[in-house]
Amino acid sequence: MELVRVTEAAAIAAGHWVGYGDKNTADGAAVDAMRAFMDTVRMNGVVVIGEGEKDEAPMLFNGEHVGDGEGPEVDVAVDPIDGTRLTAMGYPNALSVFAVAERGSMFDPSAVFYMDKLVVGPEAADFVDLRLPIKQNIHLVAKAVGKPVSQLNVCVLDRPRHEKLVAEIRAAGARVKFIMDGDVAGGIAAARHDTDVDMLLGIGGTPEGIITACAIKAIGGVIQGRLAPVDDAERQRAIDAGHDLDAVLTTDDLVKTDNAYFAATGITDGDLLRGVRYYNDRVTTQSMVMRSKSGTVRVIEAEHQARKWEPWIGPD
Ligand code: VTB
Ligand code: MG
Ligand code: MG
Repeated sequence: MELVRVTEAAAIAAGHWVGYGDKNTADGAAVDAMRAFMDTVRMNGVVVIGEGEKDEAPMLFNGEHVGDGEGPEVDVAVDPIDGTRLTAMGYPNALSVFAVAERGSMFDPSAVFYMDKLVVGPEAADFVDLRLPIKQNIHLVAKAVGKPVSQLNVCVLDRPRHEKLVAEIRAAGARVKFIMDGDVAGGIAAARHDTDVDMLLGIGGTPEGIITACAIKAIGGVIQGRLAPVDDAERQRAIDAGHDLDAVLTTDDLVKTDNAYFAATGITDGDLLRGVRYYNDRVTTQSMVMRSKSGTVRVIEAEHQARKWEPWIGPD
């Protein structure tokens, strides 16, 4: 439960900047709030996924020690804002996310920025395989979820690199639901039963893949990923670091423990969560907190006193 305070704080600080067109100020505010609240959590945490390098954004640094230093030894993965552009532009589905798992259990994403991903929910998890042709996976998912292919929604990041993928999905007879950013939210939507997304496909950030895996551990379903270097130099670095670039990494490879926690708070309104709302005297948030051991997914509505948040959002 205390984990959710961390993403609530980051979302409240970030939400204050929604729509001003300034990603870095929003991200900086979220990072500062997240850092301050993480240190109240009873844990001996090391940030293994701080994100931000790719976007040269403000960040929590890999190797940074977080938590009150008293509790269990854990790996920490954060994305204070997944969807900084969504936040700056007022688009939907920006989230603040935070995941914790036993020390040493999270995959080291530092060698390769991008990962080719496939995410589905529990019904389809045992049938899909990233190595199969797109069309075949789509037909397997449709059968598993009990829908005609024509009703299947596949979430894809809207990027030029996905032109061929999108053509293949449509040629198979399914629909594409584009997202501008935020494939953590997209992956969770694919795994959750109460959304209109059945599957996520395509290339997104490797750190986001590991964070998604922490959530999938609790929701059920699967994420499969393959490292996707952008050039020969990155390919070589990955091989030198001992990675097998043909390997399909599954949820259990990305997070090697059944004891993982995940929390997310909506920044802007989205398919999963409502965004932060500011009133004269209060601020409201909606969050999700999950624990893999028990498979519990909690949705938490919170009302905060606006004056207590003045250090983060000012008096107005
Ligand atoms: C995704 C998305 C992020 O990066 O992982 C994406 O979830 C992939 O990289 O919100 P490109 O933007 O370079 O395609 C983000 O968009 C930003 O971290
Ligand atoms: Mg981010
Ligand atoms: Mg991100």
